[in-house]
Amino acid sequence: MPNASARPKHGRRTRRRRREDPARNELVSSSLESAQQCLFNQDYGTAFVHYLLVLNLAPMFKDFARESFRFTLFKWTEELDSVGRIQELFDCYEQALELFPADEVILNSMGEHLFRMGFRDEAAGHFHKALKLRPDYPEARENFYRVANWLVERWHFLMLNDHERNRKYQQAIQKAVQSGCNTVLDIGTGTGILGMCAKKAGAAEVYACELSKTMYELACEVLTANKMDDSIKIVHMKSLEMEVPKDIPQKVSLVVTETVDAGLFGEGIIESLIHAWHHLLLPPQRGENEFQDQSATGRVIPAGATVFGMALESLEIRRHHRLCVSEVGSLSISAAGELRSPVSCSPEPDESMEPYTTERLSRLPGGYKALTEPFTALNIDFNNVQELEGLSSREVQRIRLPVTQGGELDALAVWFQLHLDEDSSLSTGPEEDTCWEQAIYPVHSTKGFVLKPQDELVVEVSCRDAFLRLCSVAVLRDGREICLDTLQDPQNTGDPVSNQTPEAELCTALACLQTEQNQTKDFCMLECSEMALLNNREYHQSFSSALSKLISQMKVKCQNKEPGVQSDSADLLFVLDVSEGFSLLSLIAASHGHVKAFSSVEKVKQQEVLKRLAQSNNVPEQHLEFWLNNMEDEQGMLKRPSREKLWSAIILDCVETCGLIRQKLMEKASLARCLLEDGGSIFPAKIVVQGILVESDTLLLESAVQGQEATLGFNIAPFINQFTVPVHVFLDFSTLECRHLSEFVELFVLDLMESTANYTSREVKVQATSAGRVTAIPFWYQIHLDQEISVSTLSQNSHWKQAAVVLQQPLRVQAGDWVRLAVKLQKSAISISAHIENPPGPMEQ
Ligand code: 44T
Repeated sequence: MPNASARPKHGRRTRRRRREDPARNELVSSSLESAQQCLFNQDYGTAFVHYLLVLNLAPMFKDFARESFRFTLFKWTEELDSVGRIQELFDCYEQALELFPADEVILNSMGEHLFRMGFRDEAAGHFHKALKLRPDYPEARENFYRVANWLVERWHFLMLNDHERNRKYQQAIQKAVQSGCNTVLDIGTGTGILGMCAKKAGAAEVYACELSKTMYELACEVLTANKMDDSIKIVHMKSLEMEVPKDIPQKVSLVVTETVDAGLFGEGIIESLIHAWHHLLLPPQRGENEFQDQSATGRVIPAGATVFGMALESLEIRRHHRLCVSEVGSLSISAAGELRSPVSCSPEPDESMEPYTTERLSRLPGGYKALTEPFTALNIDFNNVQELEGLSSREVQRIRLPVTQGGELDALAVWFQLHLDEDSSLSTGPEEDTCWEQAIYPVHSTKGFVLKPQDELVVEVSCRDAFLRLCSVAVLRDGREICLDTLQDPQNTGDPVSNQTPEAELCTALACLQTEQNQTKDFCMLECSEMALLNNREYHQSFSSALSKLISQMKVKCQNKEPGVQSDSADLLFVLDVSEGFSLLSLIAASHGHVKAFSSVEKVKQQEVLKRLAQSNNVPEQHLEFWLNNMEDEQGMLKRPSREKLWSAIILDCVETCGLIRQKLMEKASLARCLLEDGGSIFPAKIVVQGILVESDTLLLESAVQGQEATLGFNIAPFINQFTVPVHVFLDFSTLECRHLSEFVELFVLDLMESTANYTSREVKVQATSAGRVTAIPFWYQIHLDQEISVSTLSQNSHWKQAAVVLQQPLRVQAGDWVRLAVKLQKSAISISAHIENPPGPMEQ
């Protein structure tokens, strides 16, 4: 029954009926028929064109045809995707969204394509829109949560929650404006906070720019909510593209910015300020003339920075950046060749390399040992354009640092003091209680160089491509200089001081010169988590034992079937490893003999490492194959290698490094089960999700802007908090500041050998062991390879991090209370809500 009340009130008077047009009707109905026919014939491209015609001519069919239209769109774009016709793919989506601008399924699906093509920001925007349209749409929710971090990075929450930092910036801006800087540009405004401070301080004109689309839109919302949308002009662009008078009417007297990352220069502040000084700022104040009119000169907040460095020992950093083991799962891996993490400020900069990574040293698992005192690496004045311009051509600075404590040299850590003005500064140092992380420059080139207290470490500081580079180059010991570069330090085994005669040294140097090129060219790059995995003996040992058990069981079965038959190549067991990235498991399987293993390692260099290791471990060449190399001839993943033989074992990589279950894991498992021979197994067979109730303010600070109070008097929290996600990833539970409010509890079991469900929910009861506020439930996995053997993603040298569900509302508990957890697994996303079980009514208390 049509709903009479839904009819537009003024419909009859205002709307004129479109005149019937028989020819048009004819065209519409024949096109609709053709669309359906093409769809039936799986000619999706033509069907799509017909549907477009029909729906553009006759929008009243939209509701009726929506489902088939979507289906056609998805099928057709799948085809376009598979043949690389990407532009056409996106054209189709755009046409579809013109017809159905508020269709969350189309938006979500376009987001998935964008994500796969590497347009993460845009993808996240699409998932966000889809979710806003239908908040209970699980696919969009899962996708959004997985990418929200790219859209609005988590540090925005930390920064807005850092009251000290907010207050200092506000005071410095206020002082500058009051002293006469009355035209202000906020570069990289984020939520708009610094620009609003300038306006509130009384600046006559305030401009702001922001390069991220999402942040720009967010800042617009914030300005409107704070009634400053008329008084602050914000543009969506990179400051480097701004011009006077196109984007701002005249040059400004103050630039405020916090476009600095943990390594100070990573957000491009040097380039932005050089450009700003030439194009956007009034000329700088000359000399010490205090009476100069501040409104006629330009200056920058922050005024400058001092960068500090320190050498340190840290096992945690070491195991993520260099190979620390020589044997893994009974394989010798010394023949692997040079393996490197992508974090290196090597002399030959490379696109795929990052000069530094970041860590919060105060929360580094296992802690760290400072090997030197902190030293000043660099001073920079942001108000001096010549100095900014000269930075890249500054001579390499050699600094000699006395070693204060003996230990293995693993990294140089870097932090800085940001001088907002002459009176006030912010420090990002490891000892400070701030939201900042430190930049980490791992040392690769010294395979375990042990520094001694009397040594001096020689560090080179340079500034290439506007990136600060720090490199430990040598150690001065007993009046001699020991180079820390592997190229000059072959076969380094801990103590590189050689006892060679000068002639022998020359010969070695010559030999090194010969291998130098090969060495630099021939290294193989591994992600930090892949390196940590390779260094994880326990994990590989567990796999090796489980595989060896399975292999002997299968062999016995084989012999029982055909007793007396000599084993030959037909008896080979087939093992497929579909782990993502670099994995040694196929080779470990092959090394057990009677196994033909297939690896999914894709990168050629990594395949070469595996081949080299196969050879050095006497694994016959034909027993290790690369599955993806076969893909060109055979269609489809997980296909068995030959018709008559099924897989004995399929190794699935079930947990992502960030601590989440891999997407589509259950789909992969059910597919894998169909391909197993009788008695065969999936590794792992089962995953148990474990968790614990905790009270952690740190997790809250990283998840959302906290508290009811406005941020510096501005209304910001409700807007940025739209980007709060309930699951926090890349968590290190061992160093998380928190109080445990329960024992470990089993949250969920995923049986990869049985269950088909990819949507399940379960209720778990857990008793509080002490009173507090449950703010989060960190979780991790016990990965059961078989009935007896398991590995935990919580273990000390695991390459996995943990994740945590952060509750929307903290839950107060008393010791002894029972908490009821509703745990849901939707696709591969976990969600948990918590309630007190049967709270006693007021009468029972
Ligand atoms: N976070 C450090 C880095 N932008 C801060 O789009 C500290 C990391 C950190 N806009 C934990 C804690 C912390 N023109 O929205 C961004 C960015 C924008 C620009 C226009 C430009 N030239 C730029 C350059 C950057 O500026 C905003 C702030 S960048 C600050 C980075 C809390 N982990």
